[in-house]
This record gives sequence, C-alpha cells and structure tokens, in this order.
Amino acid sequence: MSFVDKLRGIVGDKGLITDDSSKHPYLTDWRENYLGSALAVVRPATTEEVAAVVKLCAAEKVAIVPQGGNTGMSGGGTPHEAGREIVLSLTRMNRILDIDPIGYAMTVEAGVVLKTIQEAASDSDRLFPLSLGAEGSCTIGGNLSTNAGGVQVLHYGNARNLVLGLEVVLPNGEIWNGLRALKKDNTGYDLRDLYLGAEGTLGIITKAILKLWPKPKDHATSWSAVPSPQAAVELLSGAYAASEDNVTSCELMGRQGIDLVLRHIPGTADPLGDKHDWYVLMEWSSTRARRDGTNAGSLREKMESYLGEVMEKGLVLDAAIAQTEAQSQSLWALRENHSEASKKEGPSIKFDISVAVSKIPAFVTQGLAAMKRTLPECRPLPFGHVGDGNLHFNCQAPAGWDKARFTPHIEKISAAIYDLVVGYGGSISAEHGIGRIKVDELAHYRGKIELDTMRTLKRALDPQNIMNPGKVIQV
Ligand code: FAD
Ligand code: 2HG
Ligand code: ZN
Repeated sequence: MSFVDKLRGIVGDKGLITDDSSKHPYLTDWRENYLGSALAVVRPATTEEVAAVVKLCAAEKVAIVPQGGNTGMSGGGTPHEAGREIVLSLTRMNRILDIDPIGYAMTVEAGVVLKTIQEAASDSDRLFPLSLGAEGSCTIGGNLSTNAGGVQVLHYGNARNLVLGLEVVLPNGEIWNGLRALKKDNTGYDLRDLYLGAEGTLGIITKAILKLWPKPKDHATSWSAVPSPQAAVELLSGAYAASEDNVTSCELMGRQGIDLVLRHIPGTADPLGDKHDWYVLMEWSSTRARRDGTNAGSLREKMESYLGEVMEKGLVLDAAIAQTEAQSQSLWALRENHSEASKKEGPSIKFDISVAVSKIPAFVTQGLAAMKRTLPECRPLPFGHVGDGNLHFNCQAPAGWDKARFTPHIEKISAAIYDLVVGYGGSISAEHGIGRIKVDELAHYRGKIELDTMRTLKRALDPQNIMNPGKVIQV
C-alpha cells in the first residue's frame, strides 16, 4: 500500500487533499514569500487520527509541517520545496469542548478560529483577550505555537500567559495529556511552556484549556497626534494612572502607514483635519459598567480629561475620542489594516523587534537613520505595540520597485537594524517567531548556550527530526 493510501486509511477521503490545485493554498504563506510542495495535505478530525498520522510518518520517516490558519508571518507553516513532507492541517478540529464561566476557563480543539473563541467567551459574559488583525482566520493552535502577541499584551500578556493546559501529540505519535486547569502546579519541569512558541518543531498541539477574564463593560478609544515617539511613551506612562490601570491597548503609527492605509483600504478616513508625523491609538477598558448609560464617571470622561491635560503640556497635538462603537472600529481599522495595505503597496522587510519601552524613542531615531543610510530611497514604515516595546519597524521598498529589484538590499538593511536591536539588548522577533525566515538570524544573534540548549531539546524530543524540520533551529 502506498504512503498516501495508508494516510487515507487513517483520515478517510474527507481528511486528505492530494490534487495540486486544492493543495495550493496550504503550500504558500500569507506574505507569499514561499511556495512549497507536499506529498499530501492531511486534515485529521480527532487527536487519535493526528496520533496515527504521526506514528505512520515516524515509521516511514516522512516529515510533518503542522498548520492552522496559515496566517503566520515567518513561513513556519509552509513546507519546503523538495516535496517530501506532509502538511498536517488542524482546521477540521474546530470544536469548543467546554466553557467553565465559574472557573474562568475554556477547553478547545487546536483548529478553532480565534474570533470564534472570543465570541464564545463573550456569550458567556467572559473575555478571551488575545486580539490581532488575523483573528478571523488564525487558529488557537497557531496562536499558541507562535506565542502570539497582538494588541492587548500590555494588559493581559501574550498567548503563553493565556493558557492553563495543553494536549500535544509527540513526534513518536504518543499523546501527552496535559489538559490540567491548574493555576498552580510545581511538579517538575513545565512541559507546557516547551510547546508554547515552539512553532510546531516539538509536537502538535491538539487541544488547550484557555484562561478567561471578566468581560469589560466600559470602553474608551482615542486617536492622538503626537510630536514624537518620546511623547508617545510619556503619554502611555501617564495613562496607566489616569485610567486607574485600565489601559488595554497602546499602538504607535507613523504618517507613512496611515497614508498607505488610506490609499489601499476602502472605507478608511483620517480622523483629524491636519497631517501629523506620529499617532497613538489607545484603548481603555474596565469591568465597571457605566451608570445609567451616562458619561459621568465613565472611562471616556476620564480619557477626555487626561488628553486635555497632556495637550496643555504639548504631549498631544490633536486628538479624537470615539463617541460610538462604530467610530472606535473606524479608528482600529486604520491600525489593523497596516499589514494588508503594505502588502498591496509592494515588497517590504518586516522587522518585528522589541526593546525596553523607554528606549523606543532613541531606537526609532537611530533605526530610521540606519535604514535611510543603507538605502536612501526606502520607505520606513514603523508601527505597532509601543506599550510592549514591540515595533513592526518595517521597511517598504522604494515606490515602484518589485521584489527582484528590492531583494539584493534586504541583507544589508537587515544587518543594520538587527545589529542596532542587539545593541539595545532587544529581540529580533518579538511576536512573529522565527519560522523559516529568521533561522539564520537566530543562529547569528542568540548566544551559544541558548542555541546549544535549544538543539539539545530538539534532538531529545524529536530524534528523527520529522517535526517541522528546518524551522526555528537547524540541528
Ligand atoms: P499558522 O500560520 O498556520 O502556523 C504558524 C506556526 O505554528 C507554524 O510554524 C506552524 O507549523 C505552527 N502550528 C500551527 N498550528 C499548530 C499546532 N496545532 N501545533 C503545533 N504547531 C502548529 N501575530 C502576532 O503575534 N501579533 C499580531 O498582532 C499579528 N497580527 C497579524 C495580522 C495579520 C493581518 C496577519 C496576516 C498576521 C498577523 N500575525 C500576528 C501573525 C499570525 O496571525 C500569528 O502568528 C498567528 O498566531 C498564527 O496562527 P495560524 O493559525 O495562522 O498559524
Ligand atoms: C500587527 O501588529 C501584526 O499588525 C503584523 O503583528 C505586523 O505586518 C506586520 O509587520
Ligand atoms: Zn504585531
């Protein structure tokens, strides 16, 4: 029996894709950096089917590329070009298994789309706080495997902080049941933490128990023009106390990004009359409901008063506060469409960096200068999660350039930015992971002890190197 027939024997016709045109969407990444090849796309419906597929692959030494919503930014979910791997898609495992509002927990299969989880939590008067632009298509398995960040990390933490327990299929096909809803568990090494952020290189996450939070009942959203990144971090610093510790998002954007969004995304509009160099989008949320639907004592009232104060000090030049949910969504659309607008504009390099929040202003000044020095015509596109010290310090190709013309410059620009990041004690991948695109950078910028330990772990847990080989770390 052929390998593909054995796969069919496990998952049935419904769980197997072998024809080229149906396989295609699984073989390329969101950024269209890679186009891989695969023996088959396998879509199991249960953990037991995942385990049987992995056992077969282990016996036949076929490598496995786990995939969720395929929205990853680093190419981790795309197979290599050689065509000797399978893509194992978790998208049929999309059931919410349990919601425990009393214990603030939800048990899900790995292929549930993030937005479905947010909505289910909300229907139970709870919040699942992970929130990012791809939430309508990324899956929780992908979110956990990339330790995703998003726009509420400064208040709730990244994906790693939102999980209680995991179920994982190991590279030999055994099922590790770590589905424990325990807040406290100091019984030896934390296996759960190994798989979070491992990008599918150590095992396949099949289920998770997620933490829930109380659902906020009051929100305020503001859009502020600020004179500089320094003003942005000072604005945020004061906002923690002014909001009574209710800042849930703080995003920085430059004018170049806003212009791209306005150009490429229909229905978007500039909320302020004049153009400014920098903008901050802030969201405050509280579980305390507004009284009688009035504005008295609301977060919006507090935000108005705070922005008035900081305007007098010159930290904010102009501002708009959303008066309705629809206005809040329009402000968020300007922020969340940066990636889409940049993709429509043409090629770019993505620098998903982080430094200490207070070092952001100096980093931005030096980083912009370094980019321009390396390629004067390039168009820096910095934006992102300033409250986490995490900027997407991206570099858009000069206007009208295609990939072929831009690619020869990528190495030099990347070295300039990453050397600077390392000089600041920062990270070269704050939330998107290493995947395939940053394997060489990881090997260059992380220390020997860290790399040796990672390799030792990978070799011990996946001795045949069949779990997403060539991603994150070469062994
Ligand atoms: P995939 O892309 O399918 O896979 C990602 C990685 O995880 C791959 O290495 C894959 O092999 C592995 N994997 C997937 N599922 C499993 C599993 N069940 N078990 C083991 N390994 C698995 N990311 C952020 O962190 N913050 C953001 O703000 C953000 N915004 C985004 C906005 C847009 C418009 C887009 C397109 C992407 C954005 N991303 C962001 C990146 C991406 O959405 C996240 O990395 C997301 O967590 C990936 O989920 P996914 O299901 O699409 O995973
Ligand atoms: C975001 O914060 C995502 O919008 C994507 O992490 C960033 O496109 C990017 O570089
Ligand atoms: Zn981001």
